[in-house]
Amino acid sequence: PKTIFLKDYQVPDYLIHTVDLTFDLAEDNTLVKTQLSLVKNPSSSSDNADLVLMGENLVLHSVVLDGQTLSHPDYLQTDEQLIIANVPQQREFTLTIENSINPKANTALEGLYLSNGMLCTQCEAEGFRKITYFLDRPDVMSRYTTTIIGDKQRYPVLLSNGNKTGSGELSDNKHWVSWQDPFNKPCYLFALVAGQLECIHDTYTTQSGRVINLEIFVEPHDRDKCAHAMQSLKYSMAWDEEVYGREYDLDLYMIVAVSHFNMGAMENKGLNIFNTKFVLARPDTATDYDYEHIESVIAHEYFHNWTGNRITCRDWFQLSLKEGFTVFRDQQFTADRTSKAVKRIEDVINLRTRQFAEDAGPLAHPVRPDAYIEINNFYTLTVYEKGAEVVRMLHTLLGEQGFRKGCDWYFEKYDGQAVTCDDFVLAMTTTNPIDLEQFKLWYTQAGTPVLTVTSDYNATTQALTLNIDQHCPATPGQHVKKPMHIPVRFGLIDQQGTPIPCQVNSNTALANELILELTQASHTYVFNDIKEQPVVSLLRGFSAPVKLVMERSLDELAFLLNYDTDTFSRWDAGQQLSTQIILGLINDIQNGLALQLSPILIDAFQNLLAQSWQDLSYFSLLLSLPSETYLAEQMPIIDVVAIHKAREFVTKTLAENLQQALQTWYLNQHRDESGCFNAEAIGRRRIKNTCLHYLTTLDDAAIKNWAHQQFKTAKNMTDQMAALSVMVNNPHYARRQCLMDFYQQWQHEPLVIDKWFSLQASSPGLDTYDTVLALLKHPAFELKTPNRVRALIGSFSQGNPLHFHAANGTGYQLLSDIIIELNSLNPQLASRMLSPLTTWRRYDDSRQALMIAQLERIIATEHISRDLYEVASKSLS
Ligand code: BAL
Ligand code: ZN
Repeated sequence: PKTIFLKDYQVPDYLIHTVDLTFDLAEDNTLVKTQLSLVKNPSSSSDNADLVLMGENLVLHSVVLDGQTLSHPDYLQTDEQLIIANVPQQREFTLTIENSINPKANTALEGLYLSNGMLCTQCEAEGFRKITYFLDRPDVMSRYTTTIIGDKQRYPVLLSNGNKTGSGELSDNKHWVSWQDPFNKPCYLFALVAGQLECIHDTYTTQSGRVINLEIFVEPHDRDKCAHAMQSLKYSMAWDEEVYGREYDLDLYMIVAVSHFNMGAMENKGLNIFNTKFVLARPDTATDYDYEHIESVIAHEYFHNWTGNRITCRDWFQLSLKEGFTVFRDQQFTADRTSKAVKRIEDVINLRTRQFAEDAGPLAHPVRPDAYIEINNFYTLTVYEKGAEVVRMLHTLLGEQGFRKGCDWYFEKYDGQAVTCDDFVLAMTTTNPIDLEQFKLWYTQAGTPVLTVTSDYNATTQALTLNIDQHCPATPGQHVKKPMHIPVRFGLIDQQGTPIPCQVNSNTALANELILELTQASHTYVFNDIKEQPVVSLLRGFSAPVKLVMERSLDELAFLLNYDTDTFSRWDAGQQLSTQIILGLINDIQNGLALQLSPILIDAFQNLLAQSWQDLSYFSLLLSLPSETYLAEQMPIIDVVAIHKAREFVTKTLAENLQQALQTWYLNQHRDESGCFNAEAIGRRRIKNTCLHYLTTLDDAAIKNWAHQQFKTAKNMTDQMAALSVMVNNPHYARRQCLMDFYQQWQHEPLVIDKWFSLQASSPGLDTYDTVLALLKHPAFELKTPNRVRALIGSFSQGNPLHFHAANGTGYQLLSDIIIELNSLNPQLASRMLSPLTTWRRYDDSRQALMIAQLERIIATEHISRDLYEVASKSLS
């Protein structure tokens, strides 16, 4: 397979002004007629008069140039291209192509495909070429009209981008609908949907008084699960007006929920297509976590209308231009809508456990990658989440107002264009007095910088000296790194927990909090007039995506957990405290020593439980131990068994020592609040279920009964799932019965059944591997449904380190068997499923050998896809 390089970028040789599409729909044979008006790109330096269009899996019927039917050798067809010789160079010309496609055979879910009887499209990144021959690249932006013809019974609803411009009846029980999108767009934003769908309708009135029709289309039995998505859309529209001054531009905004989808959702212009998982919610079917994610994905796709659609990417290397920025925007939105503290912590947990691992592994790449084989492999945590951190750092460096000025300029200057990450940074430097040349390394250097910090307080001179060194480890293809521009939010507190005002130098004002801007490999800061030994609080709000190495005693961490005024750093101190303790216990396990839990952790938790709390979700996070995956990341050689044992030991010992307080919190917050989705109710459920999680590790009949009762009486999915989860993850007399009852109760709700699969696959119980094998044969399991594959195989391989990494290699074998099957069915999904095997270097020799053997087996797959080949081969190299 061919590698594509950013350095080879060239402007397109031709531009396409208008695209007129006609689809005559049939499940196994859809006819596509494409009429294009093209012109040679005046910016192109090529004197080649051939027009090269991309196309895959298309059956070509005819090619007509300016009314003249072409035949060989006027055009040449290869597996991936249609080359038309000698097209006009000096004037606009028209090309009409007829081809057919087979949506039913399309299990890769790219292009036009069938999902539960409904036809729908996914064109990002390069799916449009599976619909028709085209210049399938984001810098070719065109005006689209689309006519869809289909059977009236099978496809009563026919949707595409923009505004509906006409409809009518045809013979043979068919009908047609036409759509026109008034905005130029790249083809990856094209969408078509056809099916038996119900429409939930609402309106939104913009700041300027325009009334927008909002329509959510779902399968009929799901119509009672759309209210939350609709409300989320309205909140998103209002928020973007208020915070970024961006108003929606069409008169209609449509969302369609489909059950077979490779990603979360897709921002097609005016016609978002969503994985059902991120639309459908009813209190009894969706957890609080689901509710929050639906709101944030709805917002994310909506925000793309400006950051992605109106202004798009020049090429796919610039993907983070739209994704990093849009993730940052959806993070800000959720922080405003829920709890700022909780949202930040949850984003950092995700970043530190998953993106940091990616950045430290064989697939590490910069936020703006410089080469790829298959672009689908670059919809990564680095491009999305680290990309969002890069935008967040700009926001931190420029301040709220400076950042907004830069955004306004960006929207005005580049509206209707396909641009680059450099253009985004240019918007910030044009509108603010700042030099961001060095900052741009965040886009080009891969790897997570490590900050090593030492501090020294001199009581005689009353000065605190802080030394910060930065170093970025080597990553594939990048051995030597330059120092980065890193904003470090910083504060000092005294022994009573009161902030100590300080200043970077005598020319700056005293403040309780400072931003230190690191630009060199090493910095030394001296803070004067510090009357007593201070406690340093560093990287507040997680102001940069870096690792912090700073020696701290358990007492100092416990102090910060009690007193840090920054909600993030306070939580993080608790995480570092438990991490240090658990890592110590892991060491004891490896050395065959008896385990004992430090009283410092018990006291710290006791302290937390004794306080009263406003934000109960935040309180729950303070009481949560770092995950096994996070702990694994902190070890040079990952020992999944010792990690699991040590963490279980800490959980149980805390429960034994704090049983009374945990019980009180559980019982006080345990009430029926079905259907209540405000922050208070969510917080109450969260702390209650956190306490239940601790308590059910105890062998206590009464507590086991509480869990059982909660399962049986729960009227919302959060409580029902939390109860079932503790019964599945711990020995429990009613475990089998409740799993059966749950299936019976929810067998007609696929998203709930996904939870049922996922829960069993992630259980630490001894029989999990056999359960997963049995579930693979369950009538409800289907390899063609990505949500189901993620629920069972994804949860087992990515959410159950203990069993996936079983010493005998059965977990690896199971995953590889599935991946090899998926290779031909759905390459994108196959390649995503591979990620747990790519980290083989982190395990002991015996596991390494077993993982490598499976990777080699995968690489030898006949007709291996580009997607899978790229990830497997890079992980072995
Ligand atoms: N553009 C792909 C889906 C998303 O990030 O919104
Ligand atoms: Zn996105």
